[in-house]
Amino acid sequence: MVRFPRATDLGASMLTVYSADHSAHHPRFEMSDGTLMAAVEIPRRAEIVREAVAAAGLGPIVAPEPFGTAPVARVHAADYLDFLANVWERCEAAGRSGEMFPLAWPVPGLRRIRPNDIDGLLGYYSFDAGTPLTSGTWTAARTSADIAVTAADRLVAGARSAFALCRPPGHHAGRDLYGGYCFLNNAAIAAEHLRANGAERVAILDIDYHHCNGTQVIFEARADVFVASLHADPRDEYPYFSGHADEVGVGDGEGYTANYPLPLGTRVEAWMAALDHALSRIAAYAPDSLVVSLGLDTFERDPISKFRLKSADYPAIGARLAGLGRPCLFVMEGGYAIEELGTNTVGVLTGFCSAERGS
Ligand code: OKP
Ligand code: ZN
Repeated sequence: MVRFPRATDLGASMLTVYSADHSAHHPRFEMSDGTLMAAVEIPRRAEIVREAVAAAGLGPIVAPEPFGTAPVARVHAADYLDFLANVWERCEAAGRSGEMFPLAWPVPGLRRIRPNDIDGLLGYYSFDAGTPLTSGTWTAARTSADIAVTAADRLVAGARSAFALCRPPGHHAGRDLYGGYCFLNNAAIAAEHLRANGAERVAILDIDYHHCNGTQVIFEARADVFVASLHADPRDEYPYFSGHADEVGVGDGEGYTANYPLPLGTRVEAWMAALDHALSRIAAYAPDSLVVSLGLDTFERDPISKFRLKSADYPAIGARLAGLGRPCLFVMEGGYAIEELGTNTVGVLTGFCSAERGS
């Protein structure tokens, strides 16, 4: 058991934005290993993080404000938002219940023409079969996005940091695609909110174990949002088709995407070396603020991941992030070792706060 200082000892404190709405999305199963397995992206994840934030005295925990459709619509296509808002009604009309999964996709060679049928629509708006869609998915995803915008708005108001306790996560979601347990790209929505409210340049640093294919594709052609990601090599790990080192941005965005694919089994020394390189790129970019897509599935005992970071490593990561000296928005992504998820998440956040006070 690793112990972390209480915020009273930290000096700096950090606001957390949380809502119980996440529990509306409570899948029992996911498609994995060729069968229906117990889902890992479950409500307990957000609850254990909330409990750890409270126990550490990180700072106040507040509810999200309703920001309406505008911030979400900056990132996602109108027809996709319409689909997500109405999909469950369509499923019920078709006599479906529980979890829904797509089965066919308009991959290259097939035609991307929007079908009418519910199973066709699921494939049209997704890129994997591993993401359960349920009756409460839209409610939870919509509130998760409001959490990200509410926390981003604190940075707009001058805060040095904030923690968006988002669930479901967002970094795999594209402009009009869901997948990887993600429906709305919370980090991208937050970054666009910062851009729309005075930030000229925003950097997104994704430290989840999996590549942020959604965040990358949303910003890859732009120079005003720099996206850097540390992740398991896509040759060996989900999402398989995105996150190679030669993906450096497209057109006007060339040079504003940085990928650090790392081998399975990566330990903290090699991981930290990649982090330092990513942070030097971000420092050179000189962003007005930093959005950290905070996944804790780099942990050695994560049930679906294969890096070897330990609980004691996470405060040092927070300290390195503080070393950038920019306002920092933490957006919750993955992490499935439920028992340690609160400790590890709060480890990063308290590490950041302690270093902020020291600087
Ligand atoms: C979401 B996030 C394991 C299947 C894994 C998808 C993983 C999504 C991770 N048998 N399927 O980046 O933590
Ligand atoms: Zn992940």
